[in-house]
Amino acid sequence: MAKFIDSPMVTEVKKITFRLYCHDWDERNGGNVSYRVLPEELEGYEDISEVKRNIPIDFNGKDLAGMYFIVTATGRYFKNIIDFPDRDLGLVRIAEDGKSVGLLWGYGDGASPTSEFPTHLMGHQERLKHDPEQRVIMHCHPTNLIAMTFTQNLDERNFSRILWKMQTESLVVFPEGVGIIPWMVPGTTSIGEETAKKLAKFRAVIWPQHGIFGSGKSIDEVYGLIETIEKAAQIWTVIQMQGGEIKQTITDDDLLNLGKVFGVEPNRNFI
Ligand code: 2HA
Ligand code: ZN
Repeated sequence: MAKFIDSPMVTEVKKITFRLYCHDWDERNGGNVSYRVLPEELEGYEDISEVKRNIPIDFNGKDLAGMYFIVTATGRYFKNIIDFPDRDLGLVRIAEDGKSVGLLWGYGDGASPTSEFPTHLMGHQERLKHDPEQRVIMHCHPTNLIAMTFTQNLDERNFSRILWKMQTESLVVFPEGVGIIPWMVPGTTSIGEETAKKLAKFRAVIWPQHGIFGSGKSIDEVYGLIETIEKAAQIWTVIQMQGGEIKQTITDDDLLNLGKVFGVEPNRNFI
């Protein structure tokens, strides 16, 4: 029988957290990931059959009862997960009453889920209403995007239009644009509620002067979404470094044509 540490799911999370770290988007203990794992994907592993510990959660996760998540641990460094996955990751199942999680694997030295876990669960719950295939929430601290939240008006239309016009790929990858919440204290129920409200309309939500919350069907999809948004922010930054004068750009008509050809519906409140 196989060990869960060797599963494709743990391997994927190990690789992606290290790649996020290499991008400089997860300094120290910055960032967190939760990955909904399907029961059938858990078959055949010898070391995940019993609950090792119950961990209370600060959110009523009743609607998610019975679901399994691989979750990064609080206070741990993305830099290290690749070497210590069974210490810095955990596999948990949401308890029937929604008030705690059962730890099935990982958190080997007594760790617990990320301080943002309630926010992740609120996010999964909201996104599942719109997409039954929703499986991943990823939070990180992309440098250029955070910088833009100091210099740009934090209006969703304004911000999304800048990102769309920085590269042809943007509109194709996030045709709904990006949501933005006000600056808030992280790890709180309030930031979870505000983020979940935005996730009703957007798959990516910007936390000003902090980072981004991305959601989607797979690790690749969410990582790709965040990479594309951050790449647009990087191009914007480089334009400013080149003097900031724009001589030509992608027009609104170009965006509409792009949407037509690629079969995506641009957010019409933004064009
Ligand atoms: O997990 O990034 O927002 C550390 C953080 C909190
Ligand atoms: Zn953060």
